[in-house]
Amino acid sequence: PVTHYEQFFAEQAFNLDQLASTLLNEIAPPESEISFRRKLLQDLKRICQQLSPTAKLVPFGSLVTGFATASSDIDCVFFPGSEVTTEDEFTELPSLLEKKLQEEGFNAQLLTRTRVPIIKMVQKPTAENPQEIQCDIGFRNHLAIRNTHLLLSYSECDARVKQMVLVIKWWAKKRHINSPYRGTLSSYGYVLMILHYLINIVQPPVLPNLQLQRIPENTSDDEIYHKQGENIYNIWFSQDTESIQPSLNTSTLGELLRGFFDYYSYKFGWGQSVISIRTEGGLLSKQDKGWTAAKSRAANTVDGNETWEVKDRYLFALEDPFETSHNVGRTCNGPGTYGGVRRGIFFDDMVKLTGSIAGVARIRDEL
Ligand code: 3AT
Ligand code: MG
Repeated sequence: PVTHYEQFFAEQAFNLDQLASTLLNEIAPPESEISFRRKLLQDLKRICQQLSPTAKLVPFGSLVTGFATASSDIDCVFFPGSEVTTEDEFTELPSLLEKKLQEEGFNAQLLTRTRVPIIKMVQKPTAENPQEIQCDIGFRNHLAIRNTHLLLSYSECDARVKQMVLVIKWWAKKRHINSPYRGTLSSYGYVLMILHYLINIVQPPVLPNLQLQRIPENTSDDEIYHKQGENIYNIWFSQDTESIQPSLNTSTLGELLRGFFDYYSYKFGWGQSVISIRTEGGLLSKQDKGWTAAKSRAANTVDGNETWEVKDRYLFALEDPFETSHNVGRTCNGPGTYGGVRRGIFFDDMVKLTGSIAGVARIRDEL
């Protein structure tokens, strides 16, 4: 017999499914916008090569994973060419590129008070493209490219991954809880939450763990390890998504979304658990990782001399799949976690979004 709870769950899932399919038609950016972004990227590449002729400008983030929405930025990394031979020459590049971009008429600003130096650019709306476009250029950031490919591979395993990401990103943006600079979580963080749910929680799983597949015998060390300064990272995952068996899970998108909200509202242990998608089972404890009290640490500026304090917080613990000492949730401060990402919003929205079809329509208009 079907219990009241099961009936209620099924009804909410059905409503969420309706909402999701309407949304998916609305939120994917039009093809013209995507091609405008690609053209901008080509222009930027040309400018970078004026500084270093064999330099590469490699995109990452949602433009590559296909998780882009209308307000998505362009993320890319500058890799200097072989002309740049010394570390000193490399260190000068960010400010040289900033100047060059400004000469070319771009609104560009180099930020050095960040974890890594970054140039932020804004392309004002034009007749050709009425939407303002933000663009971030980072330097020599292999791991961001690697984690982008991990996300892309997961997305290739099952069509529901991308759909779920787009709906959750829409919801998080509308709720103003997708602003790392204002105490909540980055889009990347939301994707890791979704992957954890799809790999480890929902039964049968929608996704396999690509980092725990057997490593083929002819794999070179470079494909397994990445050295960055003193640290060596294990960056291997199976990119052979064609040979992965399709999932036995036949849930609708609505059922998965309903399960996602249910898990993070009532079941996930926010206080003691760390989400770790590379790990069997997907969870570690804050205690075991030593991720308990907030710590301050020094960060280097681009010239390597100046330092200042960056706060590492563990209110929401979300381990990066490769850089395992990095908490992707560290941007979540007290209000952002308790009043935002965590309690109020999840509990509240889950009920509101899924209460009734009329409720769904109202929420859509309200948001
Ligand atoms: P938007 O469509 O721009 O909102 P996105 O998927 O491009 O979403 P972000 O702009 O937040 O996501 O980040 C772009 C990439 O940068 C994703 C990931 O490869 C890397 N990244 C972002 N935040 C972190 C982080 N905290 N730690 C490690 N890598 C990160
Ligand atoms: Mg982005």
